[in-house]
Amino acid sequence: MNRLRKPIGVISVPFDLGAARRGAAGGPHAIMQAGLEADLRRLGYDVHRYEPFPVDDGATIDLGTDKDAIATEGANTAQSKLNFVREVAAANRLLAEQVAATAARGQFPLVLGGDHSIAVGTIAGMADRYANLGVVWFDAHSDLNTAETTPSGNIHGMSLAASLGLGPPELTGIRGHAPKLKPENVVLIGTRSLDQGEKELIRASNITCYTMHDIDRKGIPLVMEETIRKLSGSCDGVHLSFDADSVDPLFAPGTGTPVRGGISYREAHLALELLCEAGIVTSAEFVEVNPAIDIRNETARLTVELIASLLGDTIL
Ligand code: 6HN
Ligand code: MN
Ligand code: MN
Ligand code: MN
Repeated sequence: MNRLRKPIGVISVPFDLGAARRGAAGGPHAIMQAGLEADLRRLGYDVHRYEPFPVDDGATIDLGTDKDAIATEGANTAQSKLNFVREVAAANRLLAEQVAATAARGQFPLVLGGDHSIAVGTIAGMADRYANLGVVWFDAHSDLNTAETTPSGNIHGMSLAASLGLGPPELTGIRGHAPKLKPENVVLIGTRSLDQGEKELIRASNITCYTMHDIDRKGIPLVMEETIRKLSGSCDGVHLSFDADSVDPLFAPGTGTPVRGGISYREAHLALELLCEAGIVTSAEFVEVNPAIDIRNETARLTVELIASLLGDTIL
């Protein structure tokens, strides 16, 4: 395998106000407890762990375990369609800074979520360095909603749209330039739950989308080969954004918006091994691990194994 010749900068983001339910803020802790650091050192990496920066965790907001009540309270106002946008934007501004600084130190930014709204900050930080940043987005969803199309108001369903320049200026304008990504540099993999507006956006854009149907027909090896060929031809850097819900809930039960019929344990490993072999990935984030609904930390353990596959673990 192709081990990176770089230290790893692990950035924890205990933030979940972008999600449909609380708990993903415990993701970084669960992933560390599952042995991430020891695994990275076993692979020969120098690991730099950054203290979580202060995010507004909403501790003073009484939400219970889901925000549905809050989301519907003012459902007739445009503002209600962007739940906690101020907190999400603040967390992402700090994250973008941290990611850019980590990459500038010559380290590989490995971001641990947190809910998927934090992709806005990771991508903003990497887009600073790479004018043609590619993104491989493993997810049951596409996270391409905007304030106009969102059925929930939850910003974790809008983070890819925001990175493409579609959405509120608090999110699209982080680190000054919008858009961060070009649609032709985005590849979705594992898609199986799309809202109407997201379907329309994908059809009207140059975004590449490998749905579960495509994966069943082509197989993961061909899907990854096409993805790698496409992005290595046109991109100067590639970010991997891995939503735990891309994996079938049988193997990743600890996630807030599970959808059955996802990629298998073995497909997930093979996909990341092939990315490793191609040597194109310049940053990664693993999000939506929710220990509050996990079973015996299985989803966090899977995440550690997948990170190892991405970074060069081999059986033999
Ligand atoms: N995620 N499409 C749904 C929404 O509320 O916009 C679900 C989004 C899930 C987001 O899993 O990162
Ligand atoms: Mn060092
Ligand atoms: Mn997602
Ligand atoms: Mn998802």
